[in-house]
Amino acid sequence: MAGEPAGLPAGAHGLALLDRSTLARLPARLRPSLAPSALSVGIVHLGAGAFHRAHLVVYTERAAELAGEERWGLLSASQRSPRAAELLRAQDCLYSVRAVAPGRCSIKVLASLREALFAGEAPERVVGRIAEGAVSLVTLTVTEKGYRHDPATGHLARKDPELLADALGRPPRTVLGQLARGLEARRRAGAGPVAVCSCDNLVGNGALLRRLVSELVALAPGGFDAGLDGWIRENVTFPSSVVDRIVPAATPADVEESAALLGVEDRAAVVAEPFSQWVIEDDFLAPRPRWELAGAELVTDVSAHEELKLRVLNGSHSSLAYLGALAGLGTVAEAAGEPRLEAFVRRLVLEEVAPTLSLPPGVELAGYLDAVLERFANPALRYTCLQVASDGSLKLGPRLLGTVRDRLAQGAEPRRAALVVAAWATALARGVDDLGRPLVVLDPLAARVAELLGSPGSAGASAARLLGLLEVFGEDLGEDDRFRRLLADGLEALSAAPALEVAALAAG
Ligand code: CS2
Repeated sequence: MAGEPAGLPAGAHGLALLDRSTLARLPARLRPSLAPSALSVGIVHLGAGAFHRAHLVVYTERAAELAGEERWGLLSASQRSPRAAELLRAQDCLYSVRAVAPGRCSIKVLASLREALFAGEAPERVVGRIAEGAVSLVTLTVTEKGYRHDPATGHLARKDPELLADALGRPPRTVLGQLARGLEARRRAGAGPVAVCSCDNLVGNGALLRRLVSELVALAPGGFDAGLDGWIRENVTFPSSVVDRIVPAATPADVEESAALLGVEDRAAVVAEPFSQWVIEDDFLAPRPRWELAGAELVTDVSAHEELKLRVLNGSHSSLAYLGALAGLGTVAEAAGEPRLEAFVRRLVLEEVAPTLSLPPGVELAGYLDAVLERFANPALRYTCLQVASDGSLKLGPRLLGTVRDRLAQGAEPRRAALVVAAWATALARGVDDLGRPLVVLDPLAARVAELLGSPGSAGASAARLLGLLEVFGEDLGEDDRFRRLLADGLEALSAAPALEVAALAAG
């Protein structure tokens, strides 16, 4: 742009783009604590979304800074589209994280993400980097969908043609394919042990990932080196981890606000809440950053933390998202601020989820729930109900169906959890919200659910058809008469009255 000094490409607002050359313009307190040029790559990360940039990279950079280590730069491979990688590369992989809450705002540029690429364009590079001796960690934030598993059984989606094609030897396009080929290349290179750490909201994410990799390796005879599975068992650990930070997709307004604070334009800007938590199973054979210095908790068993986080936080998040979307509310903050929905979530958690939990030491549920609801209500975050509601067919299991199963086994009737499942299905099938406006929720099963609920018949018949989705409900819930009745009641209620009224009644 005319008037800009040479070498400083201007962004859309006439401001120079954030990159290594403009870093020096930033006030010292906003600059990264580590020099990007000093960092080498020790972590390959699959997925380059906003959550990753506001969570793992933040913990890693802080830990490396406090430990005085320069070997924990990250290569992040975006999976679904080249966009994140392109934006990052245009900025020398520098980007800012802005933490926002009422009356609070802090922003900082991070330097630890050192390379960004789109796995779809460069699968061999991903594989090659996993095989490098300097890399001792592979981490993942690829969302529930990235695991290509049957959510009800936790086994590989064996009929997925993309997985089969990867197993047969093409440059891998799936996450599991990249991982398995990367481990195969690592074994061939003699590069030694590595830890593969899932940072996605799944039950037993480490054990699940280990099983899926192993099933992929066995999928097609001769598809992978003989003995690979045994080598993985000896040399690769899959620590489970529980991640928590609310990080909505950044909007153009977010990018503008960050630019105003930075004085340079950051098109890869991330906005998040101030809160952040990470609990990791301490199961590493290879070196790792000293994340504990940055506040991560390394524990022998994450399961109590995981149940609490998935069932209380994510379960409530999804509940607000489906009921809020049906009610025509735009954001989770609006839904959490709606007294009828808040009351519903409190009853759901305290009466149905609570009896299924074994709390981690020192955690008190009422306080945890208050904090979660306060975080959801953060008006500075524009997390849309539609974003949280997306892909519910993969989220229901970890977030709500565990509660349903445990309550049924206790002889109780989880009617509020069943109502949320009904709200999920109604939001997918109905096509309009309670205000008569179009409602489109993204979900791999959207068309099937619409078909199942669209056929004529009673709510009981709809519930029975819905429970035929065994990949969501499993054989057990699929055949449970009590759950079918509760689900039918929920479907019936939501077809007869607006979601907010139904929630208010169910909260009573
Ligand atoms: C959300 C999560 O989009 C969603 O499904 O429920 O991303 C949630 O914000 C995080 O798990 C919070 O840690």
